[in-house]
Amino acid sequence: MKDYKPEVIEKKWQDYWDEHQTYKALNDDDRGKIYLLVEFPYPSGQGLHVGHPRPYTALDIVARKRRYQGYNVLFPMGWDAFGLPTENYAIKNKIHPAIVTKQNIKHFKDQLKSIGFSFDWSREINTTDPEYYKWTQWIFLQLYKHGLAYKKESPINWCPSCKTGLANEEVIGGKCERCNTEVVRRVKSQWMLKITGYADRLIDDLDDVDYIERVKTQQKNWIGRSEGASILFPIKDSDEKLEVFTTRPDTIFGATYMVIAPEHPLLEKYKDRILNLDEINAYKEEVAKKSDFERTELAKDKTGVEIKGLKAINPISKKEIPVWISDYVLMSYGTGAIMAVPAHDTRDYDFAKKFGLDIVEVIKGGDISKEAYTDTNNGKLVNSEFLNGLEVKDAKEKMIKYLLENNLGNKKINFKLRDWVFSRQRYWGEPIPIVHCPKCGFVPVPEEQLPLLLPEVENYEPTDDGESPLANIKEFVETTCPKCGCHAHRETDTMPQWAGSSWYFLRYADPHNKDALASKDALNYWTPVDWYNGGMEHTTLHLLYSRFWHKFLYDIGVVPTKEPYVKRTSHGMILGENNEKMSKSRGNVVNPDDIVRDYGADTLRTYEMFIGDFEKPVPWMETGVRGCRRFLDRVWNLSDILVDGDKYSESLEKLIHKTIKKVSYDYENLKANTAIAALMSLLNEFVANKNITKADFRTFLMLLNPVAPHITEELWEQNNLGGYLNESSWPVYDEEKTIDNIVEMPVQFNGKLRFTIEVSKDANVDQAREIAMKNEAYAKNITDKKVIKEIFVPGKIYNIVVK
Ligand code: ANZ
Ligand code: ZN
Repeated sequence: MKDYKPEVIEKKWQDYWDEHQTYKALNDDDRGKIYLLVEFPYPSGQGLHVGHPRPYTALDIVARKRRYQGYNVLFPMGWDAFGLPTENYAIKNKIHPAIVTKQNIKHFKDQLKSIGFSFDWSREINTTDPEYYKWTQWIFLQLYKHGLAYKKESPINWCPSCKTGLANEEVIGGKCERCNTEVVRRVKSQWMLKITGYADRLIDDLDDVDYIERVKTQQKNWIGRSEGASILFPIKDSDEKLEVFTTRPDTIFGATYMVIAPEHPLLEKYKDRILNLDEINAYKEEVAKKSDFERTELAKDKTGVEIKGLKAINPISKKEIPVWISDYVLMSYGTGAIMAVPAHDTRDYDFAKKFGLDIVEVIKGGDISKEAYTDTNNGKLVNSEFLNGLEVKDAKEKMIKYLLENNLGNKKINFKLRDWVFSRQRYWGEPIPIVHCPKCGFVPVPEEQLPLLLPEVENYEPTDDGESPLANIKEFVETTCPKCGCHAHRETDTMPQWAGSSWYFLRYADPHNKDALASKDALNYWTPVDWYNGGMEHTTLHLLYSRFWHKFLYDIGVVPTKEPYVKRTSHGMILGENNEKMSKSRGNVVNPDDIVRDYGADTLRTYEMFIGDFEKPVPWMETGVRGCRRFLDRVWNLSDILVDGDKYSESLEKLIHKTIKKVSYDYENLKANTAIAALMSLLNEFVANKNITKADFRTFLMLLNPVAPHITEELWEQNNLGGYLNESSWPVYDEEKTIDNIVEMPVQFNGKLRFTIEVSKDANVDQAREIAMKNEAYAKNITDKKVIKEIFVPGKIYNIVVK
């Protein structure tokens, strides 16, 4: 037998698969279909790191296994290639982002190919290809035509370094997710997508999908549906009523003051009555520098200013109460005003303590001490007139009823979810296909003119006033109105990073279609995606956005199902050897190319799976890589003990059936690590057995193939096991043969476990007794007592009742 040389055989099989289009998925096919999806990468300049192959290998295993089981498998790959890192690199190095993208894609593709993933490369897509973004623009126009895209002056998170607006999701701890610069607030006219119109459905339809629980929970929390009431508080000596949103209308007798956001319009409206306007304006200026995140941090020291000259009336207790401004109330949530209940709300309590405001307890729970406030959902109402003695739940209901009857408020549901800021003042994104006409206003670019191409420019830097670089290109900006023909201007903002990925899975169904984003037939056949694996970090962004677009496309009849993905799973991160996140600055990055070069792709794949539980973060260990390589070396050497024979070896048969069962189950449940462990045990038994038949070997190679596809194909061919492995079928097991004949049976005395015996699984009570009596513990447990009854369940339990 020749030496195991991965560098030779891996290239050989990759070429073979390419040439024979082994992994091509066929539209319209009688076989059962399965659509397996992994998140397409952003082709960055750094190339792949060892984190990428983890999810790819896990689903590649499922894809390969399902093909052997007779499925028509769609397992595609593509590039999510618009975005800032490429643009920033292009600016710095003076290369066009399209060229940078092309180079990066080539590098990524070579890397992915070298690892031997069974992607259907004939369906490769690229979000920056005009043939692709034509449809991204088309979807935008449909959203616009249905009132779901609108332009709005709104305060945005502005990154002064990237010179761009950021979605809330892109601000982490008050800083820009990309460059870590402190984010500031700025008012800008932005395109927005009305995802809030789908908030209820995005929560409710989670009941119909098979997502891992933490994904569902994170999406629900992000959308943040809270049910409560809006209540009107009259402003003294005016007709004004200040509306608040509260989830606790039951606590209104404890509302001893009000707080409005510093941006609240009430201030402007009543500026003539306000006595301390200077103080208020100074405070507003301070607040403008802070992000929402900083403002609402619980631990933060409370600040604020009382509005002198305005008082509110608690509409239920009729008491006059002060109105304050403070940054802990956000303009963007609810009504931008609250009734403060310091006895039962943490922030209100801190605020009241600091400024010496009244604290009135209205809920008596089991554990309220005199000193501490409490956020309590349970307990009975006190100090609340007609609510006294009621449980919180009943008090809420009664209060809402009272508010409705007296025209003081309404039932209200609020969402944390905000509309999606869909504008970037950057170059490397899809141009927004809208024309601004002085007479007609916004006019959509006619659909037959799509794609609206990104023009060639010299300079990709945003302008200093924060406008997109496209604003400097006359030939692009100057146009005529598609409606009235008069002189008009094009929109110069581009779409955000998340646009192209919001529908890419649809394009894979029919990637070369020129007349539609995909044909009806292709969509009916392939969608929904049966299984989508991706990172937890995409739960509240990409996953939510794409569900929103899909629901919209469903509503307008473009796609056949209301949810895009049947099932969603997620992988843990691969950490550096020092247990820290891999990053250049920490110097702990492992490049998969090095592993492929030094050990082979099959070793890399095996280790990526063997490294640990799929959902958990795990540190990379070079020793683990070597262990996997040694395993494959031993697999290679199995050829040495191969003998003729088309039946399983008798001594191995049971273990083989058991292993087929276990491995088949494990692969489908993302437990390839334990599947590999089972194959390692089987290998040990093979070696101990001194020889193996072709039948033994075939099954072993087939089971290992999804993890290590090259070495197994090669061994199959070299040992003439019949045709090609990739044309063979997944082995089946015989349930009978997976059941152990010998079982360990617990022996109990009066229901207490005393010892166990080994008996055949269908031994009767007499046989069990005979074996049990040989155990010295048997006599000890009987002593002078008498056996009065025996309870015996074959294969399970032997209980002896003595007295
Ligand atoms: C009175 C009250 C009493 C409240 C109590 C809570 C506890 P969620 O659940 O997150 O929706 N609130 C309302 N609008 C706000 C804003 N713009 N900025 C900051 N806080 C705001 O929270 C709803 C609660 O958050 C509301 O109910 C309100 O305080 C506060 F024992 O009203 B509550
Ligand atoms: Zn016009």
